[in-house]
Amino acid sequence: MKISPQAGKKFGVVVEGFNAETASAEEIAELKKTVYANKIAVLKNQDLDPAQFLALGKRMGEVAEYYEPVYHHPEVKEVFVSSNVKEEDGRQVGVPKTGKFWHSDYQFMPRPFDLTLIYPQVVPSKNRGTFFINMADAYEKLPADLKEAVKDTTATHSVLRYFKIRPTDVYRPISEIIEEVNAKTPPVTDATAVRHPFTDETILYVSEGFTLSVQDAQGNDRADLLKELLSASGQLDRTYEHENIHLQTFEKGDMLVWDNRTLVHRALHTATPEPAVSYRVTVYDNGTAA
Ligand code: 7UC
Ligand code: FE
Repeated sequence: MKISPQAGKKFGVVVEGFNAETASAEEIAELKKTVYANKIAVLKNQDLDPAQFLALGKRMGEVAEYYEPVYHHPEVKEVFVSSNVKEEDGRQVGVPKTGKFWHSDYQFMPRPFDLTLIYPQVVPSKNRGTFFINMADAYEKLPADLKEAVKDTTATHSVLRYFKIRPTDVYRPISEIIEEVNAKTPPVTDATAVRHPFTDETILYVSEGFTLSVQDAQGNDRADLLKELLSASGQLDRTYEHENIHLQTFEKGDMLVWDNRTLVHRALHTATPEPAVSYRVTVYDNGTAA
């Protein structure tokens, strides 16, 4: 296994010679360590079926299946499917155009995932990739007054704005769907700046997609502060040229493994729809060895 920095990129490493089927416990531990240190690892030349992909996830920690079954892979439910390609019989497997907004995975849940593994299956020829921002870096770069302003504030997150209407929701009143989403996944509140459980970094824990509000210790809404934080971090830049934004590209055979606590990401879906399919496995890291 050879780990090297991604040439010409802001962060991330490339991992060559990693064999998911035969990796030793030491290699898995080293991979996790490099992910927390470098935020993204691109594993080259992977060739795994969904069951083998899940098995790799299980070696990294506790795999969590997505709470909405419409995303599940038909054979391996722990594999989340993002796909805009219909089966031959016209069936839709998984959900199209997922994650096209700044977020971290499960930020709206009481326990967000520690690690996300994405394994692209059908890679579009144009506009491929995912944007990332390191929110620990973004916190460090905040001007002193903003860092000060963040203290003693909390941020509230919800999936509501990006909950995908399921095929079974057609003709349901939208108010009923909103009530269902709020009952099943009530908004969660965390500190606006949280400590990374494994690296001790301070992370600015807000996203444009999932963060509904920031409030001070007295409960006063600080919409102004939320907007400033999103803007300072680069999440409001629609040119995607902000110095904090990293475009992670990939090719067939690559698998991305990232530190989901530190990074926010945003999928880059093609404007002119080209087939794109990717599989995802998400992991809670309970701090135990592989
Ligand atoms: O369809 C999607 O964009 C999925 C999103 C609402 N949640 C992904 C996650 O893991 O939080
Ligand atoms: Fe995501």
